[in-house]
Amino acid sequence: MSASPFQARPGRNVVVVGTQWGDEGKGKLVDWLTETARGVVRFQGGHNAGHTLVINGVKTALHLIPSGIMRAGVVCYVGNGVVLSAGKLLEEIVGLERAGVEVRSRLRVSEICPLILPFHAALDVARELAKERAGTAKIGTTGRGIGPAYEDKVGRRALRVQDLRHPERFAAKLRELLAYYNQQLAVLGSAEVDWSACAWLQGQSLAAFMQGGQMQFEPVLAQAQQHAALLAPMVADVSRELNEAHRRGVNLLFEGAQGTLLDVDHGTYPFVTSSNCVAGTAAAGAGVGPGLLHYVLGITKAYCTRVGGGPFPTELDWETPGTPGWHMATVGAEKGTTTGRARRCGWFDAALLKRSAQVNGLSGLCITKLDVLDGLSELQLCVGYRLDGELIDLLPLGADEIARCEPIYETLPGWSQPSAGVTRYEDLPPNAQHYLNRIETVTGVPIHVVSTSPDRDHTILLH
Ligand code: 2SA
Ligand code: MG
Repeated sequence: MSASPFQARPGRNVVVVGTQWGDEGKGKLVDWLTETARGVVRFQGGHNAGHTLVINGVKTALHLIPSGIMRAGVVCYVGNGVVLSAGKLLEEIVGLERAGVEVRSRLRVSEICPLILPFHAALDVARELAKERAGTAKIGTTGRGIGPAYEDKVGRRALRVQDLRHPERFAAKLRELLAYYNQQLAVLGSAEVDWSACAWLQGQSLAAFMQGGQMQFEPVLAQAQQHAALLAPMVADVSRELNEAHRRGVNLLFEGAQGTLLDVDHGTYPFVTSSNCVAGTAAAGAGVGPGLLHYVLGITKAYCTRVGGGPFPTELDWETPGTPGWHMATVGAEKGTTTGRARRCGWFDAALLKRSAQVNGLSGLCITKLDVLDGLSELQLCVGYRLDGELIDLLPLGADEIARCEPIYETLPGWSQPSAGVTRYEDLPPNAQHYLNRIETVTGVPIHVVSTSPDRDHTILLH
C-alpha cells in the first residue's frame, strides 16, 4: 500500500497529530508514511510519549526517537519543542542498536532543546504524591518530569542541550537550578518519600541522587557530563537542517506526541500535558515556518481512550468482563506504553473530534483500531452533549465544563465479520463501512486512511 498521495510532490510535508487523548496509533502511521518521507521530526513532548510499532510481527516501543527510525535511510530529528532527557534518549538508542537498527548516523538533536534532569522527575512525582496525600485530584502524569521541564523553559531558567558543551557554564547553572528544586522538594515533604518504591518511575533510580529528601549536585553533574560526550555527535542546528532539507525537495513528516485533548491550551485543562500538541506547534517546535506544513493527518481511534485523570464524557465501565468498555480495553490491549497504566475506554466522541478538527485544521482523518470493535453487537456514537440544560454539538473548553457534559448518542449496528487485517475498503464489513460514513458525516472531516491492525501492511488508503 502506497502512502504517496500525501506526499506526491517533492517537498510536500505532512503533520501527524493525535485527535483525542493520545495513543491513537500515530507511531504506526508515521512509520507507514515514511515510505515517501525521508525526514521525520518530533516537535513537542518528551519521553512521556509511547509509540508502539509492529513490523513483521516484531514489537518496538519508542518514547523520544521519531518513529521513522525503523526505516533505513530516514533521517530523524528531535526539534527544539521537545524536552530532552539525554539519559533516556541514549537508552533508547542502545536498545534499537541491539535490535540491529542503525541510529546514531541518522539522528539529529536540536541544540536548543531544554534538558530534563533527574530533579524534574523528582518534583513531578513528589507533586503527584502530595496531591494523593491531600486527597485532591491527581493529574496522573507519567512521572517523567515533563511539566517541571517546560516550566523551566518558560521561566527562562532551563539548561539546554547546548549548555552541555560548556562544562563550567553548565555546572554554574545547574547549581542554581538545583537549589531552586531542592526548595520545592522540601516544601512538598520529599524527605518522607521512598524514592525507590515509586511504581510509575519504572525502576528509574532517583534514589541514587537523593539524600535526606534533597537532590545531590555531584551525581547529577557527573551523569550529565557522561551523557554530554555521548550525545555530542548528534547535536545539531535542527532548524537549519530542516530548512535545507526542504529546499532540496526532501519530504518531511512532523510527528506529534500525546493528543489534542492533552494540549496545554486546547485540552481538558488542567488535566493536560505541559506542551501544545496541536498541528500548529509543528512549526515552532521544529524551527520551520507554518508555510511548510502542507497536510494535517488527524489520527483517530475508532473509540476513545485516556490514561491519567480528568474528564472523559463517553467513558464506559472498562473493568467489568463482558461489557463493551472491557472489550475495548482487552481486545485493544489498552495499557500505557510508557508507564503500563490501564487506559480508560469509551465510545467514539464526534463532538470532541469537531473541536480537534477546528484547532488542528485537519486535512483528513486516519481511523485506527477499527478491528477492535469487531464482535460488538451495537455501537454508540456521541454526537453532542447536554450541558446545563442546553444541547451542544462541540466539546466545550476546560475540564469543569467538560465534566458536566452528558453525552447524546446515536446507536449504530455492530458487525461480527472480522475487519482485522482487511486491506481494501470494499472488503470491510458493511456495518463497519456505515460506521465510518457516520463518523465522516457527523465530524465533517474526510477519512483518508483506515488502519485494521497494528501491522504496517494492514492499512487502507482512501481517496
Ligand atoms: P505528563 O507526564 O505531564 O505529560 O502527564 C500529563 C497528562 O498527559 C498524559 N499523557 C499521556 N497520555 C497518553 N499517552 C501518553 N504516553 C504513554 C503511552 C503514557 C503511558 O503512550 O501510553 O504509558 O502511561 C501520555 N503521556 C502523557 C498523562 O497520562 C497525563 O494525563
Ligand atoms: Mg502512546
